[in-house]
Amino acid sequence: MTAAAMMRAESGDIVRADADAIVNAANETLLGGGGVDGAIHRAAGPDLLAHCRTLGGCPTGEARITPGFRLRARHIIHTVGPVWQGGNAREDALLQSCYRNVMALARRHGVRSIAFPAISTGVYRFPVDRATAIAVSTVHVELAQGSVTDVLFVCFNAPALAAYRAEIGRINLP
Ligand code: AR6
Repeated sequence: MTAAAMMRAESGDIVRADADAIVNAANETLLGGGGVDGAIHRAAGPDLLAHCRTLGGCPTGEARITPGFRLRARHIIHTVGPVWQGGNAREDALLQSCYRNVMALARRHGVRSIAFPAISTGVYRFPVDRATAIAVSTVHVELAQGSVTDVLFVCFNAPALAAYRAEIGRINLP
């Protein structure tokens, strides 16, 4: 991580995040759904769905970028997290790949600030503590590659916020 780069966690609704890019926890169709995905599509407006229809979906672990349309964010980076199946279906590697691919796309588009939801921890049932450790450690490593200087993890409930703050605290220990 460069001297100026930082990660923090706040509670709130990701659609209101003040960042260059917000990350969507999408499904392989990229055509919308519930949770974060539903909230982002509602807030960005119908042009987002029209744009997503041209993308042809996205495999699990990969990421795609679109404009933010009506959002404050300039970009939306859509990624598809793994569905939790007990831990022996490459879930950890696939979730790590989501964070890596999102950060790579962000760099390519000159994104400086980015807001992440807790990918896969809702409908896809990935255990929160395990997902949080992967999110924070992977993004921490990716920050060393430059461009992104400000990472916000947006948490929807108190246990998620506590997990993120503990994990970020561990990384910041000398
Ligand atoms: N802002 C921030 N976090 C939120 C918000 C919000 N507005 N809404 C929910 N969360 P999920 P997944 C939290 O289910 O597990 C969709 O239908 C939520 O509490 O949104 O990756 C897609 O189309 C949880 O901690 O995403 C896929 O089919 C986290 O965000 C599927 O769900 C992720 O929950 C993806 O499932």
